[in-house]
Amino acid sequence: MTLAQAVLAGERLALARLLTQVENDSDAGRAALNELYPHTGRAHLIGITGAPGTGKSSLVNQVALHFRKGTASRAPQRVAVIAVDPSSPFTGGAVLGDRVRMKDLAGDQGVFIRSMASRGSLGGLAQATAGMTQVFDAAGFDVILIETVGAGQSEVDIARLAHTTLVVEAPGLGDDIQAIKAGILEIADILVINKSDRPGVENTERALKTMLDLAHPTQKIFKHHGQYMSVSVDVDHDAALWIPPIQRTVATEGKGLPELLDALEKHRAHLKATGDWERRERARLEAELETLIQETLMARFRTTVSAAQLDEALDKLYRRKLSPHETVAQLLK
Ligand SMILES: Nc1nc2c(ncn2[C@@H]2O[C@H](COP(=O)(O)OP(=O)(O)OP(=O)(O)O)[C@@H](O)[C@H]2O)c(=O)[nH]1
Ligand SMILES: [Mg+2]
Repeated sequence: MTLAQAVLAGERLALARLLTQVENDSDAGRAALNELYPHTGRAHLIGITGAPGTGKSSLVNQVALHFRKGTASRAPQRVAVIAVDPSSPFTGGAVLGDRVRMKDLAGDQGVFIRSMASRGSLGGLAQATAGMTQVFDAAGFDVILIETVGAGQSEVDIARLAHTTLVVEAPGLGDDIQAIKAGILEIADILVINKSDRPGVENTERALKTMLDLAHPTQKIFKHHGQYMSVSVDVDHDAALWIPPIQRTVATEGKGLPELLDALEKHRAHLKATGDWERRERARLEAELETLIQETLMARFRTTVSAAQLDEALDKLYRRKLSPHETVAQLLK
């Protein structure tokens, strides 16, 4: 039995081993991903991002618990968690913290948690994360939660993997709009104000609403006989429009979690109903394909052109004997 077959058969040890292979981008890992690929495409990928300490891990823990429980209208789901921690690769403190906090889920066969510390390039991190989601997807996990610390491009790249992205805020981080990264807001499908047991929730919510309104106006302002008038845009009747809802939670107490799960389900249904699910998947696959083609062509180029040839070309380029375009044409000939 191949490693991929063992994963499809539901063997957890094989799953853990394959995740390591994929994280290291080994040949065996790639071969297994090829084998598993036809079995992917079912899972709901949910990204959770936000500033450090806003309570993402606590929230992931709770979201996982609630998906496991199921409701009258929703069967219990199998849940995988990938905690991406691009911070210090030395201490691993946050990773350890995540494990401890997620102990509520320990022993549940329907849950698999994997922490990943940064190795190599940030691009590599996104690629490894993509591979890991494929493994979980093929292994039959219905929901895959991906936690990243919202700090930069790598997190945005990882968020692009997800069907639904939660952006987590907390009161008191500086309640002005400046504190809320516009780039992060752009990727939000659902805004969560966690730690809503803390003072300042109203300010945070107001700031978020203002930001949202700028991005998705719910009031149209127009001039009528020289006077400014405003009308409400009927968002409920524009099914194609998704306005990110703002959900308040207290992750440490599980407050607001049923509502958050409803919002997640609603967003999934919205994506499916509008065709956005397919559009997002296609856009993501296209980006993945482009990256792979670039990498493959570059690798091929390096095997056909020697270092000496490249050096010679660079020399001509430097001495203005050839232009960059002419150099490329010559090298590729
Ligand atoms: N009062 C309060 N504290 C919370 C809440 N959610 C989380 N915390 C606490 O906030 C701290 C940080 O929580 P984490 O879940 O580790 O936050 P995080 O965003 O995952 O942190 P990093 O991964 O390090 O960025 C912990 O001490 C939690 O117990 C909440 O809703 N209310
Ligand atoms: Mg965390």
